Amino acid sequence: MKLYYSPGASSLAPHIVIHEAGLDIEFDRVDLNTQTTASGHRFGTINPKGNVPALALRTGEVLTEVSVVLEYLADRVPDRRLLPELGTLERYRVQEWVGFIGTELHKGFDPLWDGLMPDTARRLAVQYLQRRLSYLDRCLDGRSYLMGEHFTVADAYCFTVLSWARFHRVDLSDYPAVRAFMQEVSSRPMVRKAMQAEGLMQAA
Ligand SMILES: N[C@@H](CCC(=O)N[C@@H](CS)C(=O)NCC(=O)O)C(=O)O
Repeated sequence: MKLYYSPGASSLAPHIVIHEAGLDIEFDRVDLNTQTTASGHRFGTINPKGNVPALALRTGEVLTEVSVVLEYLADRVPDRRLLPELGTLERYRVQEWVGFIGTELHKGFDPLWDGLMPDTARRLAVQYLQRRLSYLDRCLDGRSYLMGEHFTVADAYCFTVLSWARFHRVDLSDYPAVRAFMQEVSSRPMVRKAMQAEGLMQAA
């Protein structure tokens, strides 16, 4: 299998899960501006949607969409419990979080990447995120991870998306439980390994 990624983008979530799951996978870096891969391919021929992550399977098929790539990876190694067992309520709870992160947080950040965004629109986008962050902060209060004390794919995704807050100067100081969560996840050895591999932090 091969993960197409761009450093620090949402593809960091599956990258973290690959390390947490102990999967042996190849990586190919995508330049999102030129839409080319480090291996010299036009990314559009791999994912016509043009966005990362994309996961090429051994069969030659390509899976896209963060939620699906995370689920597929976690299901390769069920004993790591990165997703609860199929059919359990806990599994739906994790997917509920993945849905919230994808549609409310991940896409909530989208307007902030646009350098031409007028100040008023930027303020509205930040306000939108602040409402979601307040909710998240209440949910994370008194627990290490979204599902309690056990790390799941939802945590990898949440951590990845919220790591963009600093870049966009979205202040997290009003959300102590969110900050504690970011600290907790960033201290996981496999998270550090994924971040180092993407050049996001110095090797220890
Ligand atoms: N719906 C997609 C969204 C992925 C996405 O937004 N990827 C961003 C990076 S975080 C991207 O590749 N943007 C470049 C582009 O769309 O041209 C998913 O869930 O995988």
